[in-house]
Amino acid sequence: MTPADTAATHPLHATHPLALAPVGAPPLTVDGFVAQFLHNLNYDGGVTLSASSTNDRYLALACTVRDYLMARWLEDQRAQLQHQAKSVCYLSAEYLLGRQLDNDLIASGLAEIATEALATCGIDIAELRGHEIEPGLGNGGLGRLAACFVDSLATLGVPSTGYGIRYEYGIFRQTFEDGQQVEQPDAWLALGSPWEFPHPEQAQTISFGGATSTSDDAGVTRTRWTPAWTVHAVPYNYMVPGFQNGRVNTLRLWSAVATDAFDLRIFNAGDYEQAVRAQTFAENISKVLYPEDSTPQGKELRLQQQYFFVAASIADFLDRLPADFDLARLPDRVIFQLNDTHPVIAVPELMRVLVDERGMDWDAAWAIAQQCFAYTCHTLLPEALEVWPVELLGRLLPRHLEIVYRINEEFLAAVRARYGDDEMRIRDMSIIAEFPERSVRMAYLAAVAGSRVNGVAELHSQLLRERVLPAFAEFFPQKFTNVTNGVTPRRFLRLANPGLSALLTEALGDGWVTDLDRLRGLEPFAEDPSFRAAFAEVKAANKRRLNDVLQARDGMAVGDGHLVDVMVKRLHEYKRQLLKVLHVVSSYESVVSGRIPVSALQPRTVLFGAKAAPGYTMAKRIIHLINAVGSVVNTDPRLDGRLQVLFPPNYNVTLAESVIPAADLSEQISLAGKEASGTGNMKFALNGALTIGTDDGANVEIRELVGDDNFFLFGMAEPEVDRLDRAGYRPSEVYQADAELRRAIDLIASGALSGGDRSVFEPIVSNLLYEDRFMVLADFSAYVAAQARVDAAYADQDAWTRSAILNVARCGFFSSDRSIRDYIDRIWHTPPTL
Ligand code: 26W
Repeated sequence: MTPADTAATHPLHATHPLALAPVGAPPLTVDGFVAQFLHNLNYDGGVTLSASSTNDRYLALACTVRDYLMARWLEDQRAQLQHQAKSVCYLSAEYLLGRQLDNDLIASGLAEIATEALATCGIDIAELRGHEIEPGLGNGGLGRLAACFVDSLATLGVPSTGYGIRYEYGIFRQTFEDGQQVEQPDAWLALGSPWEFPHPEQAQTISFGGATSTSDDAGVTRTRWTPAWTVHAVPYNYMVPGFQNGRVNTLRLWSAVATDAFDLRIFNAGDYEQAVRAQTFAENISKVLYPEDSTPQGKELRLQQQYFFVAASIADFLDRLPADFDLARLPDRVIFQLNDTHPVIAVPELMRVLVDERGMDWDAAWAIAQQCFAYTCHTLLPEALEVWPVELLGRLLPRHLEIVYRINEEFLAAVRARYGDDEMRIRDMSIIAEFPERSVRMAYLAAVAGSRVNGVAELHSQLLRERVLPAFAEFFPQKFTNVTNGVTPRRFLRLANPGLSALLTEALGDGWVTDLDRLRGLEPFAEDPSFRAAFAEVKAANKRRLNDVLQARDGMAVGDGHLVDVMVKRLHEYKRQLLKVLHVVSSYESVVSGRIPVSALQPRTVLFGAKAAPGYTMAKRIIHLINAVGSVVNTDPRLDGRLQVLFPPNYNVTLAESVIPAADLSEQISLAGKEASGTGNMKFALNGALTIGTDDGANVEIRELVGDDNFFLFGMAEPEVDRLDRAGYRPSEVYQADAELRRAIDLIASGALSGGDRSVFEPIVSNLLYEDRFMVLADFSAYVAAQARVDAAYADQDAWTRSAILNVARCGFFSSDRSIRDYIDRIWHTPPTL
């Protein structure tokens, strides 16, 4: 008996006063909080305060915060159902959420009350804060951006749902053994997950394999898909609270559960393993996140994951429409934002549902589908664009392959109509690639089906039009647009940097948290010596706090009075961690060779944070090299402690929250034309670090806003890179011509960093000398020169602080709220309800 079909008088009916009655939130008082906390501890946790463990107390606290947010959440869900406003469905295979407790305490405005309430129970909230295991359901930039976006969607009050996968194991835990990365499984759910609400009753059944058959139904060919196997997708709802606006959106993550528990017949026949095989096979789908963030492995399980969450999400959204909803009006009700190519299988899935299940004719369905999707590309690396072999797609999703073929056929007919029989162009634009293996090019499918295609920074969107999808930009010029990335100021300023937040609120009022453009008001304060002093003290305090964290976590510490030089991001050759390593080795070599006195060195701590995809051998070698450099430099008395390299393992959102506020220098040194945007660059600038960087991704927009005087630019711009590439780049000639570079490389090649064993880092050295795809050597001398400018600038602390303040003041543009507003204006056309 559902609310819909019971009489309006029945309490279960959606309009019955009881159903409408807002759920009362616990009293917003310290006593009220204590009562709720103890209630949860005793009745949910089943323990008394005195007998409780840290985990019991943490779970009870989490439940209590949930209770305060519940009324808003239920009200929001009811309103979204009732209002029938156009909503955004953000489809992402990754969400790098970070810890929830602090974020929800700040969003609900409960932080002070909770701290005091727990103190009255003799509990230090910091202890419980540190107990939370962050949900690492993402690899890096793309996953974190999705998390920032759902935060901004809730804070702007946009009717929206984030859809994704509830991986049982997130991104691996990184440890180092002898300086080498070792991956450990991330059992993030082991101690319970208080922030999720499972709804098995809303499970969707997802089909795989099998075959299709057609039948003639009153002159209309109908296609039936008979799958070989199915799995249940069970939704787990997560709260996404807006910042102190009474709004709570939903993040719905799907978990795979076998349709039939296990085969009792086979079990009783004694083949226990076989009996549960189907079950484990099915539940493998949401078992673990693929740890790659650039080169797809093309694994079948990955495609299963993508179809699994996409099909469940589309079915879930259509289920929430009124039974009599006219699907022709679907574009007025929803926009599915495709977070890179990973969810693009959604296109043939919606076509399958509209045509095969809802009986719509192809053309009508296609007209609808084209208005319901938009695609964001997050990369410039050709190898990162996913292609699925038709063999695999046809086997796993036979109906979807048929639909892709038909979409392609009609698209190529349109191409022919415009350009005539230009076979080269047809072959180049076909969604189906013939070589090296017949495959579906998912980015092409997204460009054909999507109403919009956007890059994530101005330069990226330009290169997308000119280099990655030029034929499509010419064919669909109106589709291509840009939305420069952003980061949420709630987590990456208000939560991560309470010292700076207090200073900003004192100077500007607290409106900046939801209106980051107000940071502009900080400009005049850069000229105020007392404000500069306060600002510098905040940075110093953040360095002390980082040291406490690093000491407890890894037995490390930033050098006292050191320039804190930070490079934290995934390990990838295009991001050029190797350039940073060569700079360190060059500084080290110049001192131990006696070329410069150690006193000439600006005391500096270089802090790395980086995970490498387990299968990415060169990346893992570079990690080994960084640790090897660290162990030599950090222990060489000739450096007098003026240069050190720290590489805390397992860089994640939680560590970022301590590292970023403490940084002086932000390393954004990718080869121009390779980093789509970057978002770490934005977080550092907003936390008062100066950037040393190339004109790549969003660095360009950061430099334009903060001004050349407040940014250490170096290296080739993208057109120069392109020219050098075309002209033929010979790195060994650069090596020959640059003595400083040669000495640094020779030191690495000598084995001095690897116990005399030259073979350890030989592959890195020979790659640099004879390939160097990302032109590390070509940009080395400009980089070293820029670092010398950094040293000189840092010597004048007051000028440095002034420049840091101007970076903060001029980076309000990089709020993810602004990004979401751009998506609304340029792509979604959904009205913010707030
Ligand atoms: C299939 C393997 C795979 C997995 C993830 C390929 C590519 C990806 C992501 C697109 C990689 C990624 O995280 N890209 C980053 O996205 C950020 C958010 O837009 C950008 O800021 C970064 O520049 C971009 O590298």
